[in-house]
Amino acid sequence: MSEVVQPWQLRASFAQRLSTLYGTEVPAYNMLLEVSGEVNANVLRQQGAEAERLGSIDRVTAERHGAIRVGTPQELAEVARIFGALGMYPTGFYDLRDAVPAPIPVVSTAFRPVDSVELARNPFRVFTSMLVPEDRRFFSPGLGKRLSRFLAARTLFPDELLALADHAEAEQGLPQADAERFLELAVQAFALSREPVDRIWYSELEAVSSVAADIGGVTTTHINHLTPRVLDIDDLYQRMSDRGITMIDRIQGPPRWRGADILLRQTSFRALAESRRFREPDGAVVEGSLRVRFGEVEARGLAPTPVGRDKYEAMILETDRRAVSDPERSRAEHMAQVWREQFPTTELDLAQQDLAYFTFRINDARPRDGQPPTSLATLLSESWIIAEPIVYEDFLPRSAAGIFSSNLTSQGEVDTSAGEAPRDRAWMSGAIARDIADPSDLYAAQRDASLEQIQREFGLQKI
Ligand code: OOG
Ligand code: NI
Repeated sequence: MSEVVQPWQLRASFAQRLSTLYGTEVPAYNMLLEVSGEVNANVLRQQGAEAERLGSIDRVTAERHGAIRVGTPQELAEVARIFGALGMYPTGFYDLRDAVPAPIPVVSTAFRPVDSVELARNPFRVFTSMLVPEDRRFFSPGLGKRLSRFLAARTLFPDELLALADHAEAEQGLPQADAERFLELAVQAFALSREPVDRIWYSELEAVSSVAADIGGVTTTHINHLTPRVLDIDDLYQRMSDRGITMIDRIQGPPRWRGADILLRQTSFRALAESRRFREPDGAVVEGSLRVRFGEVEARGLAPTPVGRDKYEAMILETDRRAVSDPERSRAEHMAQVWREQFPTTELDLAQQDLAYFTFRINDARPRDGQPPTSLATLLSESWIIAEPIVYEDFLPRSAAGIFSSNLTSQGEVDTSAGEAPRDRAWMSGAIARDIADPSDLYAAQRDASLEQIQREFGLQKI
């Protein structure tokens, strides 16, 4: 009997192989990895153990998120089977169709490990977007119908790959030889194809949205970007700029901040045009190029609670408001100011005000006398328990939309008066016949489990 390759090992290996593939396809990605490595080593040198507070350096070094884009619920369901084999489950629902600053005709979820043990083994996640050809704000009835027909006729993933995926998910792993075959087919499915692109069809979709063309203009799919994690994104931004790479004009998400970071901060650069083959109207196949892929990097902070998230959104709105009313100062300055005025700096404050998620454990060096208090805030302030941050494992729709749109060649045309097709988490869940987790439920479950443990040990009725 050969050893079974477990889901997390398949996941780590898939992420590794995809990274190698993407590096051969987009050489600037390799430079990004090199610079990310420098930045992380530097932070580790300067901060020591503190640098690993939101994840071990091994985890952070291996950590990537990918982005892929598919056309139909059926394709999304197939993607779910492939990622299911890797122990990655759909989490969160993102509707980018009315996103600021630019609407994109997709709805998305992210496939990722959901429990902390699996995340620690390998945290690979993939932001996965699906076109909505039925949305009349983007696609006329005629174009929408032709697009759906085109998508229905293509096959992104071979049967052999899907069968191996089902087997792996059902058995929680694959024997060596099958694992090898599965990984080979899975990585291949996301390589950039040399199949000629139909020029007229691609251009027709591009007039609506370059994302629509990237997804529905071709008969294959590909990894759009692969994003490493850094411990100091401002330093990375500077180093990449120093190397002559033109980054987008800012880092998306919360500001650089002297307090604990929440959510995620991301930035990107446009990759070079890549050579692609085109089929011209006269049938001739010619070499051409497309520029749809890019490099992205991110820094992760604490996961905010719903209260913290609302506060974040309110602070962003306040930043926007001040940026309009006082254009003399930059948006970044306004943002820093709003944060200084309104957001606590320490983890302790975030925990006591229930703004971010933590797990809690009993402080072994606590004062031994007396009965422990029952309020979380007091347990913390009197050092009965210690809070450990939960890192944000998900995405930010506003940044996602910003990343999408800053890398678009054409903004496309949107008819905001036309009918939208209603889509939400429940709809997507039904369409792929799998639960789509709400990220907050996952974070809250982790926190609650740790609190129940403390309750038991301290013999408290409730905290
Ligand atoms: C996905 C854009 C979203 C992120 O990091 O927010 C994303 C895409 O371009 O397909 O990857
Ligand atoms: Ni991304």
